[in-house]
Amino acid sequence: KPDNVRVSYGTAGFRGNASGMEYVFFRMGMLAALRSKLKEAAIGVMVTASHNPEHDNGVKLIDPQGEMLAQSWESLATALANVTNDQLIEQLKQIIDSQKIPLSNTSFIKFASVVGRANWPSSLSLSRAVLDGASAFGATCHDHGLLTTPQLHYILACYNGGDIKVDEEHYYQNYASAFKALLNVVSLCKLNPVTSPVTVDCANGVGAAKLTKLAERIGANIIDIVVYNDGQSGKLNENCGADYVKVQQRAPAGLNMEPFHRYASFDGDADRLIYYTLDSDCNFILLDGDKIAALFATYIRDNLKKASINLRLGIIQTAYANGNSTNFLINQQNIEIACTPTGVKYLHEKALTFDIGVYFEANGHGTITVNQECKNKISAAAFDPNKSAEERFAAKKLKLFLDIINQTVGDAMCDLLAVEAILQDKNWSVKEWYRIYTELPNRQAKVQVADRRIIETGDAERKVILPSMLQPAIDELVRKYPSGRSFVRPSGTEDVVRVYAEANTQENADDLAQQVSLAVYNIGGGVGKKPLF
Ligand code: NG1
Ligand code: ZN
Repeated sequence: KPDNVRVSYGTAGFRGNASGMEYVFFRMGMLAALRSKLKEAAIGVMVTASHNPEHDNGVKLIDPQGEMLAQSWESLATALANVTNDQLIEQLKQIIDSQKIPLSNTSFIKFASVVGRANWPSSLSLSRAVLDGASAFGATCHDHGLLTTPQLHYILACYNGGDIKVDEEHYYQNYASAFKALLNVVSLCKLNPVTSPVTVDCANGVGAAKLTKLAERIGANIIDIVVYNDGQSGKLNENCGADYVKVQQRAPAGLNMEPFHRYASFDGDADRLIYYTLDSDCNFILLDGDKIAALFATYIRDNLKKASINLRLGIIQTAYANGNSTNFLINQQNIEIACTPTGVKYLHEKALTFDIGVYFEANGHGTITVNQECKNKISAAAFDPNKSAEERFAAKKLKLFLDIINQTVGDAMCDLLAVEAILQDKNWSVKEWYRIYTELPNRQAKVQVADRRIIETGDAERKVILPSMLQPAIDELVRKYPSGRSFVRPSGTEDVVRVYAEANTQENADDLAQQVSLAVYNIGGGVGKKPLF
């Protein structure tokens, strides 16, 4: 471990420049083995930098049911990663004692990574480091090779649920047949099936090969998926992928778009999905996580209503959700909304408090959670002789729709199938979908400061608490712009402060982002060049 380097288990595990990170990966292998002994279940370890550039890498642990690592263990992970080599054994002993870990238990790790290409050596050595760390505690490791992050979550949850043979192929079979089952039901009553292709930018990541396999299992006569950025030539997440398209609000480099065709982007490990298209004037139209959530939630709500099933449905957003998506859902659709801090673990946790929780970050990471009792209720309604044929039909569609969802975590492939299925059922093109509401123009920016931890936020990150001068400055700027809203927060994955602004016009949103960035720079200890854009 190099001296004077501190890392922390952030919103998505440890992430950073890949060179010299072996010690972190090695220690996470050890920690995973200990957690497995404690939980008496397999633990997942995923090596991925998600949407970050290729020179970065990252590692995160997955808990037995496919959920993110328990928050109480994040601080143990941070402590373990930061001790000097001399203190390592002592720190491990402390964890074992404080958590009462039965060392004699066996341990089992399910491991995968998103990059294994020979031209990226860091990936191989980092993976080796995880496996070495796990074996140091005698763990048995099942190396699944290359998987998307959500595939590992799914396989782990199935394994710990007793389906120990579940592998990648089961994943395809499961979701391909769920999708086909729903399409079978909806296309029976459809006059005009949507058969147009969907072009998917896979960010040159692992999703390309996996999506190709999934599409094969479904069959080209049922879904027409064209894979773009399959990693043969371009670099991972470079000028492409969900994060690029969302933040830059433009298509991946080199993609020739046609009006009203459907385009989608994954990120490098395929846990984020966004759609986009061009309108008739060739304006770029983004259908981000907010719009996917709105599509899912209204579809669920409509079918619950048609099936006369009374369940509590909620949508969970973060401060990044577009103001007009929130207005649309609350005021026009009457759907309950909750707001949490950034980081899917917070959204997921909140989603579980609803019977059916639809959560999405605006960047396209999201899924749906349904508790088992409600799932049973919906399944039973599909066969209830006391219900009308129409009610049973809606319940059946809802059940089949929920089967397409990977409930453990946001899954770009499953979410893509779910969007495609709804569009088919509603006989909608992308045009009807994006018109459900119009986004307020918005802008995201980053500001470099000496220490981003001096910025403290509250109210689900919508207000700055410290430095105390900053929030009044933001409020004053926001007041100048019609429909203005802005907030800032320290990133959990990059050494920057993020700025978000929205307003009635793009020019105003850009201006507001610019002004707020300067306020952060001036009040929050900015370093380097002043943010000007
Ligand atoms: P940070 O760097 O904390 O903003 C980013 C995303 C999160 C989440 C994590 C993990 C934005 C604004 N932030 O976190 O939503 O996805 O990465 O990957 O998109
Ligand atoms: Zn990702």
